[in-house]
Amino acid sequence: MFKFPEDFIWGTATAAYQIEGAANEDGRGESIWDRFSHIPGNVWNNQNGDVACDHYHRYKEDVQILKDMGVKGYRFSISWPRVIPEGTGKINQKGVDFYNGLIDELLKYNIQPFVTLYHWDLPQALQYKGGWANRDTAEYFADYASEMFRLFGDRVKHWITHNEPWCTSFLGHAIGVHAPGIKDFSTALQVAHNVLLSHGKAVQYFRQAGRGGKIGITLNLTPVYAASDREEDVRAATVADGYSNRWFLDPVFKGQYPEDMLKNFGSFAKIPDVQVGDMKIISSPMDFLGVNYYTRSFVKYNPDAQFGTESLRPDGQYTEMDWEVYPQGLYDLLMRLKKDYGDIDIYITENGAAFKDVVENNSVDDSDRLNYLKMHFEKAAEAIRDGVKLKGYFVWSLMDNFEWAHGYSKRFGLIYVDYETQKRIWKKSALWYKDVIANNSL
Ligand code: IFM
Repeated sequence: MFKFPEDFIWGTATAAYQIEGAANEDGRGESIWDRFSHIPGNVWNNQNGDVACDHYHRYKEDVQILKDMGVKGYRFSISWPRVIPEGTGKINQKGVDFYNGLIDELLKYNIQPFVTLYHWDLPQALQYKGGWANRDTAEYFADYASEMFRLFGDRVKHWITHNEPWCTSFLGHAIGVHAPGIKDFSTALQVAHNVLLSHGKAVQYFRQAGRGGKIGITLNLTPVYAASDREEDVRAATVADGYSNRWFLDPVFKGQYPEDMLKNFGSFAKIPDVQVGDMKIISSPMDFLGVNYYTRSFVKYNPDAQFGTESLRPDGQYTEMDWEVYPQGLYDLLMRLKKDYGDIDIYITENGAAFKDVVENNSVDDSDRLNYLKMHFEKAAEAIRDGVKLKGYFVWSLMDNFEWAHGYSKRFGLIYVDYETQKRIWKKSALWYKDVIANNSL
């Protein structure tokens, strides 16, 4: 039976806007997600994160759950506008107190905090100045990051600069289904560049701060498979891979944008303004890569589709997000990262699934989620066996929460949240996960 490495970090993950609530309390500033979610039509049933899981008030109860689950690590994000309401300048001490309380509570039970600095909730005050489309935001972010290293770096030893810059850039600025809801591909490309620049600057400030610990970035990566080995389908898969994966991996690891994609994007959009020295900053060496894996994409060539690439929907099992369940993709992705980008430490910073959950007699039989996780853990084990330096695995998510434009309609949690009462209920998958962690094996 495969045993995971002794020091393997089993964990769960969440993000500030998705769970904290307390949107208007204790001096928290407005974020772009507060603004976006309050505009009718943007979110399923016009829901928002004002209350969410009320974690701001219930964090001790939630850490107790983590302790009972036996996790070694907990990944959460800091809400920038809670600690620096205007994005720059004055610190909000009450916000800092909250994160101090959370970090101390975790450490009390030997749970390592993995802190994400940006999980999509930009201070609205900075959006007024152009948000991520404004290059200055990279510097504002790095300054904010420095403050966080100063305030929490004595206890936090794992930092993640950004969560899924692909989503910040393309969902937020090209497709427009995420805050700030802009629909302009050229803007999205500039945003991606500014976000990557902010990442690199933060890594450099982190080294300068000399507080010890490790820093990386989390990318959502989607391995792409061609529907056939016809040349045009293979080419379509290469383009889709460029868009979803290489556009972020190449700058961070190789200090350059992929040539083929510069040409491709350049044929219909404005290529980002890259200044001398930017790529060197962006590729500042990191300590680990965070990988968020949920599904694969399966494509064929179609001259009428965007980038000449059409996504297909192969037969198989699908989650409530309509994402194909494809565990092999995790193995393939991890092996590919090792081959193309080097032998860096990797954490799966998110993996999990939304399924319909039904509460019966105070329990939830979520066998689909349990099986999903089991199949993916098996693939992670195979990758470790084959030499991938996989250091930890964070299930998305600790508990059901605000799933962005889907509101509360999609449940990803190991723990069920009754939003009426804020009662937490352990699902079958959570009980099973507790055993996996205790045995350090499946
Ligand atoms: O809920 C999100 C999370 O915020 C970022 N990664 C994907 C998850 C599921 O959609």
